[in-house]
Amino acid sequence: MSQNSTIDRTASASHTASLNHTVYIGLGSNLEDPVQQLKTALNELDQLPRTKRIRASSLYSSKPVGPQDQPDFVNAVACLSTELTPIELLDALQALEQSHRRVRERHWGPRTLDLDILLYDEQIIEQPRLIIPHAFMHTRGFVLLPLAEIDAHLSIPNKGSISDILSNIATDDLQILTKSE
Ligand code: ROI
Repeated sequence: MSQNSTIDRTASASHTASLNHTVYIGLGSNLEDPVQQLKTALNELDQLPRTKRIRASSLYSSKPVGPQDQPDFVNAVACLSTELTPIELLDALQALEQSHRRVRERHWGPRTLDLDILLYDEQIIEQPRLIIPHAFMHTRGFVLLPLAEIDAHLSIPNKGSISDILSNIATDDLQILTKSE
Protein backbone atom coordinates (compact mmCIF):
# COMPACT_ATOMS: atom_id res chain seq x y z
CA MET A 1 0.00 0.00 0.00
CA SER A 2 2.64 2.52 1.00
CA GLN A 3 4.65 1.46 -2.01
CA ASN A 4 1.63 2.16 -4.19
CA SER A 5 1.19 5.64 -2.84
CA THR A 6 4.88 6.37 -3.50
CA ILE A 7 4.39 5.29 -7.07
CA ASP A 8 1.28 7.45 -7.34
CA ARG A 9 3.08 10.55 -6.10
CA THR A 10 5.90 10.00 -8.55
CA ALA A 11 3.44 9.50 -11.37
CA SER A 12 1.53 12.64 -10.57
CA ALA A 13 4.72 14.72 -10.25
CA SER A 14 5.88 13.71 -13.70
CA HIS A 15 2.33 14.29 -14.94
CA THR A 16 2.51 17.96 -13.99
CA ALA A 17 6.00 18.37 -15.41
CA SER A 18 4.89 17.12 -18.80
CA LEU A 19 2.34 19.88 -19.50
CA ASN A 20 4.84 20.82 -22.09
CA HIS A 21 3.33 21.53 -25.46
CA THR A 22 2.76 25.18 -26.30
CA VAL A 23 -0.20 25.72 -28.57
CA TYR A 24 -1.96 28.75 -29.99
CA ILE A 25 -5.71 28.69 -30.62
CA GLY A 26 -7.62 31.11 -32.83
CA LEU A 27 -11.15 32.00 -31.71
CA GLY A 28 -13.83 33.58 -33.88
CA SER A 29 -17.56 34.24 -33.73
CA ASN A 30 -20.08 36.42 -35.55
CA LEU A 31 -23.41 35.07 -34.28
CA GLU A 32 -25.38 35.06 -31.02
CA ASP A 33 -23.45 37.60 -28.91
CA PRO A 34 -19.92 36.99 -30.23
CA VAL A 35 -18.16 38.79 -27.33
CA GLN A 36 -19.88 36.49 -24.82
CA GLN A 37 -19.20 33.43 -27.00
CA LEU A 38 -15.47 34.22 -26.91
CA LYS A 39 -15.34 35.10 -23.20
CA THR A 40 -17.05 31.81 -22.34
CA ALA A 41 -14.82 29.86 -24.74
CA LEU A 42 -11.66 31.40 -23.21
CA ASN A 43 -12.76 30.16 -19.78
CA GLU A 44 -13.59 26.75 -21.21
CA LEU A 45 -10.13 26.45 -22.78
CA ASP A 46 -8.74 26.84 -19.28
CA GLN A 47 -10.92 23.90 -18.13
CA LEU A 48 -9.74 21.43 -20.77
CA PRO A 49 -8.19 18.30 -19.31
CA ARG A 50 -4.39 18.32 -18.87
CA THR A 51 -4.30 21.89 -20.17
CA LYS A 52 -3.63 25.39 -18.79
CA ARG A 53 -4.37 28.65 -20.47
CA ILE A 54 -1.24 30.77 -20.37
CA ARG A 55 -2.29 33.97 -22.10
CA ALA A 56 -5.18 35.41 -24.08
CA SER A 57 -5.22 38.38 -26.43
CA SER A 58 -7.69 41.22 -26.37
CA LEU A 59 -10.95 40.67 -28.21
CA TYR A 60 -10.93 42.32 -31.65
CA SER A 61 -13.74 43.18 -34.02
CA SER A 62 -12.91 42.41 -37.66
CA LYS A 63 -14.55 42.67 -41.05
CA PRO A 64 -15.49 39.29 -42.51
CA VAL A 65 -12.95 37.61 -44.75
CA GLY A 66 -14.96 35.87 -47.47
CA PRO A 67 -18.61 36.72 -48.11
CA GLN A 68 -19.33 40.29 -46.95
CA ASP A 69 -23.07 39.80 -46.39
CA GLN A 70 -22.57 38.60 -42.82
CA PRO A 71 -21.97 40.34 -39.46
CA ASP A 72 -18.51 41.51 -38.37
CA PHE A 73 -16.52 38.94 -36.42
CA VAL A 74 -15.02 39.00 -32.95
CA ASN A 75 -11.60 37.33 -32.91
CA ALA A 76 -8.96 36.50 -30.32
CA VAL A 77 -6.02 34.16 -29.81
CA ALA A 78 -5.08 32.12 -26.74
CA CYS A 79 -1.84 30.42 -25.79
CA LEU A 80 -2.21 27.10 -23.94
CA SER A 81 0.16 24.67 -22.35
CA THR A 82 -1.12 21.11 -22.80
CA GLU A 83 -0.39 17.44 -22.56
CA LEU A 84 -3.04 16.64 -25.16
CA THR A 85 -1.83 15.36 -28.51
CA PRO A 86 -2.83 17.41 -31.55
CA ILE A 87 -5.74 15.06 -32.34
CA GLU A 88 -6.89 14.93 -28.70
CA LEU A 89 -6.85 18.71 -28.66
CA LEU A 90 -8.78 18.87 -31.95
CA ASP A 91 -11.43 16.51 -30.53
CA ALA A 92 -11.71 18.62 -27.37
CA LEU A 93 -12.07 21.86 -29.36
CA GLN A 94 -14.68 20.34 -31.66
CA ALA A 95 -16.66 19.19 -28.61
CA LEU A 96 -16.49 22.76 -27.26
CA GLU A 97 -17.69 24.15 -30.59
CA GLN A 98 -20.61 21.72 -30.47
CA SER A 99 -21.47 22.72 -26.91
CA HIS A 100 -21.83 26.30 -28.18
CA ARG A 101 -24.41 24.80 -30.54
CA ARG A 102 -22.14 25.79 -33.36
CA VAL A 103 -24.05 27.05 -36.33
CA ARG A 104 -22.20 27.08 -39.60
CA GLU A 105 -24.70 27.92 -42.25
CA ARG A 106 -22.43 27.70 -45.27
CA HIS A 107 -18.79 27.49 -46.22
CA TRP A 108 -17.06 30.71 -45.16
CA GLY A 109 -20.39 31.94 -43.78
CA PRO A 110 -21.43 33.06 -40.27
CA ARG A 111 -20.68 30.85 -37.25
CA THR A 112 -21.33 30.88 -33.49
CA LEU A 113 -17.86 29.65 -32.53
CA ASP A 114 -14.76 28.63 -34.40
CA LEU A 115 -11.78 27.23 -32.52
CA ASP A 116 -8.73 26.58 -34.68
CA ILE A 117 -5.40 25.12 -33.68
CA LEU A 118 -2.96 27.61 -35.22
CA LEU A 119 0.38 26.30 -33.91
CA TYR A 120 1.44 23.23 -31.92
CA ASP A 121 5.00 23.73 -30.72
CA GLU A 122 6.99 24.13 -33.93
CA GLN A 123 5.39 21.06 -35.47
CA ILE A 124 4.24 20.71 -39.04
CA ILE A 125 1.29 18.31 -39.24
CA GLU A 126 -0.48 17.32 -42.41
CA GLN A 127 -3.23 14.84 -41.67
CA PRO A 128 -6.69 14.48 -43.19
CA ARG A 129 -8.33 16.12 -40.15
CA LEU A 130 -5.62 18.54 -39.19
CA ILE A 131 -3.18 20.88 -40.87
CA ILE A 132 -0.77 22.75 -38.60
CA PRO A 133 0.30 25.52 -38.97
CA HIS A 134 -3.27 26.47 -39.85
CA ALA A 135 -3.37 26.80 -43.64
CA PHE A 136 -4.52 30.43 -43.86
CA MET A 137 -3.14 31.91 -40.65
CA HIS A 138 -0.26 33.74 -42.34
CA THR A 139 -2.72 35.61 -44.59
CA ARG A 140 -5.22 36.76 -41.98
CA GLY A 141 -4.88 39.96 -39.99
CA PHE A 142 -7.56 38.77 -37.55
CA VAL A 143 -5.21 35.92 -36.54
CA LEU A 144 -1.83 37.66 -36.83
CA LEU A 145 -2.58 40.85 -34.90
CA PRO A 146 -3.90 39.10 -31.76
CA LEU A 147 -1.07 36.57 -32.04
CA ALA A 148 1.54 39.33 -32.17
CA GLU A 149 -0.13 40.96 -29.15
CA ILE A 150 0.49 37.90 -26.97
CA ASP A 151 3.82 36.84 -28.49
CA ALA A 152 5.61 39.41 -30.64
CA HIS A 153 8.57 37.08 -31.26
CA LEU A 154 6.69 34.08 -32.64
CA SER A 155 7.55 32.49 -35.97
CA ILE A 156 5.31 30.37 -38.16
CA PRO A 157 7.17 27.27 -39.39
CA ASN A 158 8.08 27.71 -43.08
CA LYS A 159 6.58 31.21 -43.17
CA GLY A 160 8.82 33.41 -41.03
CA SER A 161 8.41 35.79 -38.14
CA ILE A 162 4.99 37.16 -37.24
CA SER A 163 6.31 40.73 -37.30
CA ASP A 164 7.67 40.36 -40.87
CA ILE A 165 4.46 38.77 -42.12
CA LEU A 166 2.30 41.31 -40.33
CA SER A 167 4.13 44.20 -41.97
CA ASN A 168 2.68 43.08 -45.33
CA ILE A 169 -0.91 42.43 -44.18
CA ALA A 170 -3.77 44.90 -43.83
CA THR A 171 -5.07 45.15 -40.27
CA ASP A 172 -6.93 48.46 -40.47
CA ASP A 173 -10.31 46.68 -40.20
CA LEU A 174 -9.38 45.41 -36.72
CA GLN A 175 -10.36 47.18 -33.52
CA ILE A 176 -9.76 46.22 -29.92
CA LEU A 177 -13.09 45.68 -28.18
CA THR A 178 -11.97 44.36 -24.82
CA LYS A 179 -8.44 44.55 -23.51
CA SER A 180 -6.84 41.26 -22.46
CA GLU A 181 -7.09 40.63 -18.69
N1 ROI B 1 -13.45 36.58 -41.07
C1 ROI B 1 -13.07 37.16 -39.92
N2 ROI B 1 -12.87 38.49 -39.88
N3 ROI B 1 -12.87 36.44 -38.78
C2 ROI B 1 -13.06 35.09 -38.75
O1 ROI B 1 -12.86 34.46 -37.70
C3 ROI B 1 -13.44 34.45 -39.95
N4 ROI B 1 -13.62 33.09 -40.00
C4 ROI B 1 -13.96 32.48 -41.13
C5 ROI B 1 -14.21 33.23 -42.41
C6 ROI B 1 -15.66 32.99 -42.84
C7 ROI B 1 -13.26 32.73 -43.47
N5 ROI B 1 -14.03 34.66 -42.27
C8 ROI B 1 -13.64 35.24 -41.11
O2 ROI B 1 -14.08 31.18 -41.13
